[in-house]
Amino acid sequence: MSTNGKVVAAFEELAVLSEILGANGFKVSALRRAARTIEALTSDACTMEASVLQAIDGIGASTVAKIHEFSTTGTMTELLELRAQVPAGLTQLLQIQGLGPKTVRSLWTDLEVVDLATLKAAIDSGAISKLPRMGPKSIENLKEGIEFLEQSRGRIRIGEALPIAEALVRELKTLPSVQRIAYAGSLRRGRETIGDIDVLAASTDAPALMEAFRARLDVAKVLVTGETKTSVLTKHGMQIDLRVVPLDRFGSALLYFTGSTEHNIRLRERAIAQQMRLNEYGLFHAREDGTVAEGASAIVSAEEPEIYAALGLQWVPPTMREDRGELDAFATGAKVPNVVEIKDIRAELHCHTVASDGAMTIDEIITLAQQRGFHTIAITDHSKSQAQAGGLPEPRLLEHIAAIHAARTRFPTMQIWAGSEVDILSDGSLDYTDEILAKLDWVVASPHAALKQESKLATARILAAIRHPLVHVIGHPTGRIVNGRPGLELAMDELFAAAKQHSTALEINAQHLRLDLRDTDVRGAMNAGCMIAINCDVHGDTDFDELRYGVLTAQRGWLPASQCLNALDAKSLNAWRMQKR
Ligand code: DGT
Ligand code: CA
Ligand code: CA
Ligand code: ZN
Repeated sequence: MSTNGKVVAAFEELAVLSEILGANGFKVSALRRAARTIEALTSDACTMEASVLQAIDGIGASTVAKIHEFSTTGTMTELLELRAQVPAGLTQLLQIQGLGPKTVRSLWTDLEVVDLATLKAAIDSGAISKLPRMGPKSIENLKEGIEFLEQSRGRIRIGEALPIAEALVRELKTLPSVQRIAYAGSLRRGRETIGDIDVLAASTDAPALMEAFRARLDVAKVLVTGETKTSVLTKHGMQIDLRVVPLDRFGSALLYFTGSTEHNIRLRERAIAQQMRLNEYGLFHAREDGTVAEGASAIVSAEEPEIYAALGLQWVPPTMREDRGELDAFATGAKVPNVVEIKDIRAELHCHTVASDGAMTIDEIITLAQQRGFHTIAITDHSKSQAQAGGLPEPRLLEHIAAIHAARTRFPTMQIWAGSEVDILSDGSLDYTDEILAKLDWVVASPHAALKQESKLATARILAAIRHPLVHVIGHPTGRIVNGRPGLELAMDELFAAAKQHSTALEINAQHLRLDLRDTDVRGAMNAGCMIAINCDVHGDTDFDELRYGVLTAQRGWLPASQCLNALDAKSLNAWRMQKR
């Protein structure tokens, strides 16, 4: 998080706590407004002169004082005071979809709810219906929200786990005793959420490695520790398991601990069928009775590819190890699926500038895309209904199109498209008229509001956008947030068939909070012959780095580069765009 990000989070927390504590509405809105204003700043609020800060609309004297306090002490006295007054379990209730600070306050003051357990008790006893605006429908929604929260609890989004694992591996690799080290488990398979991080190492000095691991700054608690395995809990509440294995068994251990369990079971069955045994120590010859002779040495164990080869298979990428047909696809001699890779991606087709809710100018975004070696960029600010995200009314959109086109002379080697991320309204109509849409080079149509629509209506809504002749791609088709909200419940097969028929692409929104389409739906869309766009939905410069999560999701859906719009060459991509017009 940038420094401004931390200040913004502090102001948002102040607003939430104040609201739960019943502060007056003006104070709460002032805090929210301060948060939004700081969020939009392009320089570091903590280093700005007080007079400059205070001259900004939305920042008053007390905000300046709080920013100053934060920049010198790293926190705010008021924040600490408010936190002390609100039960910790109460703020956690805000993670439940649809439950805002106002309702949390009435739950607390009227029903003495202080955490999830007491909330559930209030629902079960029926006491909850005593609250204002708490009818059967709201209670039903609340129950669904709780169920969703409980399902996702304990699993961490890949975008939070991967950087932590990479930093850990990089750090421990510098120890002279470490011969090999890698992360395994669901993280290596690129799942959207991670239960715990599994790290595997080969080392000439296991005790020293374990010691270094335990001594890391972000370790909050050591759960178990020994010569071969240490588990810790980080300050972020994430469990990390570190296992030390002999160097010559690194491959079989990596295979075993990468999983999935289902993939491993298939491999073991295959070994047994060939009079062999596979385990974390290697691949062994089996005797008549199926057992391995005491002290037998492994046929292979050092590297994953040689184990697969001995089983009559080609090396299976970790993202495809889910027992979804990979053993057949990777049989020795088979022409294996050619899945898309990060290096294939040469275009970004969904991004936001300062014209709506992005942090960069047109030229800044294009420059970054160019630096990444991209040949094409489509700039797609929000449409008019997204007023809170700076959505563009028609006159401003027309100016913006001209401004984007004008950038072409400054970036002659880039293919630059003036686009829009147009809202798909709840009835399936689009947020601009066809006349306006026809002036755009590129149209991403996305659902943003009414994300709890009933399934039939929701499917009809997205289908209408897919069939619309001026739409190129459906952005984040379900609107879900990983561990946040389930999004639209769509009849996916109908969508895929229509997308194929109307030659409309579907997006994998690469933001790790979204990953929408999800991996299993990518596979369905791929099989139906749809084109898929992997877009970073860029709002700020670091968003381009979200690409890898989108690519991992695509790989888990077996998406070949030939079905990925962003992997086409500039000419083919443009030809694909034009066939819609
Ligand atoms: P997670 O952590 O819940 O996101 O998922 P994984 O896949 O990382 O699972 P985890 O951490 O329990 O174990 C890591 C890998 O170790 C797993 O993918 C396969 C292997 N493994 C663990 N326990 C077993 C087991 O009881 N049987 C088999 N066959 N493999 C196991
Ligand atoms: Ca794991
Ligand atoms: Ca584990
Ligand atoms: Zn969007």
